[in-house]
Amino acid sequence: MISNTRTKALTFSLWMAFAGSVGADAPAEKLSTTTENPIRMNQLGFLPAANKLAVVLADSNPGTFVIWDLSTDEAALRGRMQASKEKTLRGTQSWRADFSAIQTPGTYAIEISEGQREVFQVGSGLYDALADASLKAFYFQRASMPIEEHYAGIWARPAGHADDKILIHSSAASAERPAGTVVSAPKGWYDAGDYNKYVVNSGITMGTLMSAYERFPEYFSARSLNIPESENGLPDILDEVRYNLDWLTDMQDPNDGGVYHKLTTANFEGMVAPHLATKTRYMVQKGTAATLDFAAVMAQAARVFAPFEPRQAAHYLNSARAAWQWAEENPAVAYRQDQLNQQFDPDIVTGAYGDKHFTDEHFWAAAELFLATGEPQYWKIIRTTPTEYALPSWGDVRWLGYYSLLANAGKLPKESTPWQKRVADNLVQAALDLTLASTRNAYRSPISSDPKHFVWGSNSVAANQGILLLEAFRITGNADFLRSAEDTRDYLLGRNATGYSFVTGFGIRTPQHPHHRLTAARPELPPLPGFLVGGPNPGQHDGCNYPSDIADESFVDHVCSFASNEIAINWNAPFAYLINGLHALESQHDQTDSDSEDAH
Ligand code: 9MR
Repeated sequence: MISNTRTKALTFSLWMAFAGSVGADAPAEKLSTTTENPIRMNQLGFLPAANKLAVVLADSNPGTFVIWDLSTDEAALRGRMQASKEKTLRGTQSWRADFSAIQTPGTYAIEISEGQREVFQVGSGLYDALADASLKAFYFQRASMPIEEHYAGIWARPAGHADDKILIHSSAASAERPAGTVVSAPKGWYDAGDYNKYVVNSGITMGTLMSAYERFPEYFSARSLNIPESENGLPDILDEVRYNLDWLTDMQDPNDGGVYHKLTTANFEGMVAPHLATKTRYMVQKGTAATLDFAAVMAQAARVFAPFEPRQAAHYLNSARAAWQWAEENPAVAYRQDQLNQQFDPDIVTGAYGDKHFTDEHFWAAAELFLATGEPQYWKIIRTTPTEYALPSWGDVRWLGYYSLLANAGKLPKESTPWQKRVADNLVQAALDLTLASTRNAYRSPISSDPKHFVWGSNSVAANQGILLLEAFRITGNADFLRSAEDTRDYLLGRNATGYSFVTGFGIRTPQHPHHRLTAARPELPPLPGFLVGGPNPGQHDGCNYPSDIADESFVDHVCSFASNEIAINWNAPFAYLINGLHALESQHDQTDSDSEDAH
């Protein structure tokens, strides 16, 4: 590993200072409710060469805006608001202030004519702390080990869930492991605001994190998350991944290769600390989706870990093959929780992740197994699967496979070049459509282009769109895609209809009451930092009291709101990919190489 201890200590203290000062202790004058303040902008700040845009919601033209340099109290820029052709989903008129010309690092405030203002930073190091915190979040989610003060500061806590005595649920009983058999499956991350561990959702999370590493290996090798394994020679992002791989390994039944759908309590635990959440935990039914996701993850892990730990990598590959074999023999075992509850006891009512379509998991597993082995049986499946683009989600993982195949083109058969081109064209076309749509909505962000994007975990839709855009940039070199990915970052950090930065601890108005047991159990502390909450979800499945029913405003910062304000590993993973990917690319590019004019 390139970084040394001193760098690590510095990174950590900067991160702690940053997480504390920007989040919980933001000066009162900067705080205002979303209704009072009509200015919507990235609340963490801007790199010197980045596009800088604020969106202002107002019925009549606010006229001009002023950018004040707070170090001199002088106006650094005066400009005219531009009217947006497009209204917001609510139907409000919106205006844009473009102050990209401000490139000198410093602290500024934008003021619009009615006296409303928002403070912001310009600087080249603004994303360092966030990049690490988005991954450090996974450390905070670890089961089965104490989270120590040296690594976690004020968020240190005792270990929760040893998970060494898990009962085989009656839905998962087999001849070798009858109901009630005690098995062990420690470690891994808590899925989300709850304490259960779900294989399907771990699948996309792991694929996303390993792909992030594969795209930016030098960058990740040079960073330190200040976790217990930081000194062990493996990049920290892979140490974090391995902590979850250790758990996943135990989710496979060694007798037949099948993988249990989840490790869970029967009901959700209360909002208590993990060491006080001690209900019985079960392994429930093996299923095709979980088993194929497992096969894909293990095959990818075999490839990614091979240079560091070849023997372990060989084990991962064996596990992947055994899982694939089980799925070949059991190609359509869906996890249908309601049906299972009619047959088996106790009833299981935790997260279902019930996926009834397996062609996408089948493809992803085939893709990763092909890259790991080069065997033609997998290539045949790859060649006969549709190539049109679909944004990845836990229920649709097909494009995780295509991302891996495109990024490892050197391992594909030579004669597949036209096929590769078709796949790449589909990806680039989807990114082009998104980039274009992004210029045609009030918030100038990809996700805001269609109310249908606002599903449960909409912020992960935005983050996954960001990954698509980064991939399109990698393939084409077209900087428009990079800008569009930055627009997605701006969206998540405040340029959105709610006026929240959706990341705990990073921004001016951030979630204070996420649906997150680890945070809720310690109300005396600021929320654990670096977590992306789910975001606007007009489904409002939690029945909480929302300020609005409009798709992009359906968000409430209340612990009650698991449908808009929960956190989850499959949301933080694409977020970490986007933030770190942008950070890696932006650090490579000369920040002064911009076509914007200097404001001074
Ligand atoms: O993210 C999941 C979302 O896509 C589903 O619609 C929803 C209902 O099944 O579940 C979400 O996942 C939750 C899981 O079931 C339990 N842990 C918390 C997850 C995030 O809310």
